[in-house]
Amino acid sequence: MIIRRSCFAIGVVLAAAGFTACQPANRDGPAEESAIVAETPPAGAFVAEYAARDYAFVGPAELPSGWVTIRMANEGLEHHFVSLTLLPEGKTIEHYFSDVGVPFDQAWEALRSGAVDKAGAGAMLGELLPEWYASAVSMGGPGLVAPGRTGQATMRLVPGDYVMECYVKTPEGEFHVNLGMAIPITVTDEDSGAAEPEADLDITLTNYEIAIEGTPVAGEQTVAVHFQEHPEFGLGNDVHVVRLEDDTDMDEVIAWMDWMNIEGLRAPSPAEFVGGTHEMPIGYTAYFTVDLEPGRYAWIAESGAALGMVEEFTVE
Ligand SMILES: [Cu+2]
Repeated sequence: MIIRRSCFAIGVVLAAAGFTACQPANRDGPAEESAIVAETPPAGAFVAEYAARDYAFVGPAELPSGWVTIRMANEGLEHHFVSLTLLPEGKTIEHYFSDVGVPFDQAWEALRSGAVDKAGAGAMLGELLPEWYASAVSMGGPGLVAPGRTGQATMRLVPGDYVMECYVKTPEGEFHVNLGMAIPITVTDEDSGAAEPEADLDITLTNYEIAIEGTPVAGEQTVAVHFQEHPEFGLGNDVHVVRLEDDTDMDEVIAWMDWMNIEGLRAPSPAEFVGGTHEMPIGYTAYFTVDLEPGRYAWIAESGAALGMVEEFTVE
């Protein structure tokens, strides 16, 4: 499995084009929408539709640059997400599998067999991951969503070769990415023409805080996530939304967020996730849309959950 950058490339230059025109939704996605609960795309969005299945992504292999809304309809029976990684120049998904995926698989096998603890697995990754992995850049993607839901996130993408992946685990502890949930995406020089979304709420992510501005209310909420700080090593800061029931065990949910835990990110999820976004480089903003029914929820980070990046909230 594949995923975590040890640091973030800082040299990504965004094309400062005008983002005023509107384009129709991309129709290359899955034909059937069936019973999927889907959020409304932001006004003027360029929308790319993907279906997440157990275990595959179905959708366009090519996207424009600029503001792009990725909608991932979870048609499977397990939770899924989209994590987008921009590869360094000259690297392909094959390099990603062989140079990055294999070390993560080895670290995971050592962890699950009890041969190493988390620190040992981290040391293994430090030794086995190639130098070029430090130049791979996390570029967001819709966060965790339960079966029957749609994850929707909008990012400003730069041209290049990306990998789209999901590294949730099956009940047997196999990463979805190893079962087909990793596809190459090319982001072209052509600009989407889409506008930057407008947000109902703002979240700023620092080490190790989820700072919320605004009050979530029932209905569709578009959340702007500002990436202000990331840990120097390991996974960056991201945010997901989880619905809490009366019997939800928060400690179990927090432990589930860490892939290094034997039960971490392993189906079935201890609670229902309804949206979020993966990390982007410092200074970037990602937008995600989530449909909130009245109830109890939490904003929760992946690697930061155990370090206090959990904020419960209630929607009246
Ligand atoms: Cu998945």
